[in-house]
Amino acid sequence: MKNHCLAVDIGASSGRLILGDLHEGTLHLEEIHRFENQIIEKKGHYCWDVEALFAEIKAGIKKCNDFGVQPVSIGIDTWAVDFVLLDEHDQPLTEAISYRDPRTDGIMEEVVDLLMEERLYLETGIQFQKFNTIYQLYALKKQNPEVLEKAKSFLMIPDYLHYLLTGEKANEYTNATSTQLINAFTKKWDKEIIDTLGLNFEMFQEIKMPKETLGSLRSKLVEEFGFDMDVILPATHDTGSAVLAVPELEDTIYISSGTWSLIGVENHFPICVTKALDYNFTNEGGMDYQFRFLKNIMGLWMIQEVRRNYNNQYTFAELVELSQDVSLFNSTVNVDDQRFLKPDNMIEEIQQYCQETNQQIPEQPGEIAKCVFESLANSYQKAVSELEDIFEKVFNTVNVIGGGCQNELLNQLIANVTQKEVYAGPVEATAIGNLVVQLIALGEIKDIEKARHIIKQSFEVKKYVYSNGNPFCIG
Ligand code: LFR
Repeated sequence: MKNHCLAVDIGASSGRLILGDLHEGTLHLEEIHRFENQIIEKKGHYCWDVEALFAEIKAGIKKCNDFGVQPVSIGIDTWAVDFVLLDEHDQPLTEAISYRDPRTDGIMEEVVDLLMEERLYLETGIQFQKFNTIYQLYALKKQNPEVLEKAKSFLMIPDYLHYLLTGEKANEYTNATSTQLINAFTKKWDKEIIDTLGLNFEMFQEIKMPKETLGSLRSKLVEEFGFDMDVILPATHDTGSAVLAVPELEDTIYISSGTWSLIGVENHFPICVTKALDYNFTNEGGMDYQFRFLKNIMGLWMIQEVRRNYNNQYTFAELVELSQDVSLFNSTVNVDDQRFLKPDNMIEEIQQYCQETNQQIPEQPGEIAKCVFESLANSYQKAVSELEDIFEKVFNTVNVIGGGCQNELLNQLIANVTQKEVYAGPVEATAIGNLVVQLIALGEIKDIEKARHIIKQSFEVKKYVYSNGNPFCIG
């Protein structure tokens, strides 16, 4: 019988459970469950409803029975940096607070004063973002020291969900690197940094790598689902999984396009040179100890928020269409300005930015959307130039992966601003990356190189080239 694996991929705005199996050398996907995710306000903080997410995961697993499939393994990936702390009875000590919560305002500066920017960068290779776990933990230490005192286990969101499934606690490597507490060279928790911050080293768990089996399901869950399966660790950081699904990396810059746009290249070693620090590029840990050298760009979060501010009266496709009807409007914003991380109202924030910079103020939905898409494209182009400057070479292609690669207008804008060939796809890159790691662990695929070959043959990729007219997609 064929082995089916189950990928659970949860992003900041939605989650999905996707079954995957190999059939005559191609990878087949079947989406069995999809649900919404969003930030909620609880006790004065922006939080994730992790218990609701787990309930959705369970509902999705049960649906496997409707599809007549009992997967042999499951793996969960989510966004990075956020975590849950457990007490001595393995109970959560706080809500899972979102990285968009303002509790870390001003904290990064304090930590940098304590540890020195160069040292932190040289040891961890991780970019400076005010929401990294290191700053969240330091904020907690200052604001609620009693919580940290009781903390016995530190689990990142996928680690916690895996724990709920299996009862096993571990910190998966790719996500752990996003804490800025993992040494990029030893690949272990950096005890010196943790001690200097006065955090309890003991709460950090053993680091486990993608492809390792964490355990099988708790017996209570086996009864509930009617079958058992193993949790095989994928790259639990969604971006880590997504980049595994880029079909061709040679001379290619990828953009993992979702709530965030992650733009960069893959490397065999971390690059911590001054230029990389100045441009604020990160070296996130990947499978087989590869590194994703990339930077975070504010991404489709901006348009998601714009849509929400219009009370969801327009679909994303409608916003794209409206923006194409606007010709004489050219105001742009710096999407990487921190003011766009969690403004009270994204539309007003964009308008205010344009006013402050003496540009025409966007009023119509089409103008707002055009401003967002063009500003994103400009930011991508800046990052492309920075990458070419750091590597002292020209990259030929850009490959956009993830849900955002369905935005044809944005793909074309990228081709126009970069004047490079742009490939778009696969759309479900993150789930695919998650699944291939499980299939490699099961011995069904030899290695990641072979997996990329399979992905190339299995999924549609569109190509865009420079054009100064309308969106122009070939094949
Ligand atoms: C994308 C992502 C990015 C990370 C951001 C916050 O979903 O995981 O890689 O920087 O979310 O966790």
